[in-house]
Amino acid sequence: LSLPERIASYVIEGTKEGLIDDLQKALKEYPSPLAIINGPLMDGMAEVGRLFNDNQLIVAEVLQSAEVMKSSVSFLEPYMKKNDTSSSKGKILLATVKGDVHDIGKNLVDIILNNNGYDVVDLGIKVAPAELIEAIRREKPKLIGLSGLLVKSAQQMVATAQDLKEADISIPMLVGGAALSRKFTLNKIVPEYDGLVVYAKDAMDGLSLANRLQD
Ligand code: B1M
Repeated sequence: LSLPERIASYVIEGTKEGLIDDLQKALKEYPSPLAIINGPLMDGMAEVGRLFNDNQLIVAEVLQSAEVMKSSVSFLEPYMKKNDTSSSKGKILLATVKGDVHDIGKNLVDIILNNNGYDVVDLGIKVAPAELIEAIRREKPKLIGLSGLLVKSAQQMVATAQDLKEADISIPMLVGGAALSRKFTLNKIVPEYDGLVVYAKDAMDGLSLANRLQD
């Protein structure tokens, strides 16, 4: 197998034997650590999703794949470019919405925002609107970042937007995750919220949108 194929196969097979050696090799061959994540590691995850959908993998196996992905990201994180920002660009609250445990994408967004000068407060997974509202009042963030991968999470974002509006909150909101699209965001979430709502297709897109909101 080629190096990219091997890296994808660690994720697909949920095994870490040889992973770090190959990631080390990849660091020399790829233009950036993020290119390794967005390339072979994500390819592996996409295949895991496909196999799971076809009932060829069980949840326990997908969890092992998630572990490999998380270990890979932790290994790569110190090699990621940290932009010199002596003063914080502001506080961002991050959460995976109520009912959803998927956090790999959210954690990637956390790392990338953090490395680029944001002060990120990660509320974790399955964050109910009430918990989010409480955290917003406590932390007073500049931006709220919501992640969700399930189809029902897209609906949950609509419900969350409604609850925030009812609580008189209109802080800009960044939303992302596999079940969302720009169209869904525009048609379903935006009308339910008083503040700005923007959709990010990936973590880098999230960073550039956050940066644009600064201007
Ligand atoms: Co689950 N799962 N899962 N799962 N899982 C999906 C999402 C699914 C598409 C798989 C499938 O069937 N093909 C499917 C959803 C179906 C649907 O609703 N349409 C699914 C299902 C059904 C489930 C369960 C219901 C399975 C079950 O129990 N029967 C269950 C749900 C539990 C729950 O949440 N209540 C479940 C559980 C799990 C595991 C726990 C085993 C594990 C998660 C472990 C973890 O996260 N700690 C898992 C995994 C790993 C997946 C897949 C295979 C991979 C997800 C992932 O981590 N991708 C996934 C299939 C797939 O997506 N191909 C699947 C890598 C990650 C980097 O990408 O999170 O998309 P992603 O993030 C991207 C962008 O979306 C974006 O940036 C990232 C890239 O830079 N982004 C943001 C994400 N959030 C953002 C926020 C932003 C900005 C950008 O701003 C705030």
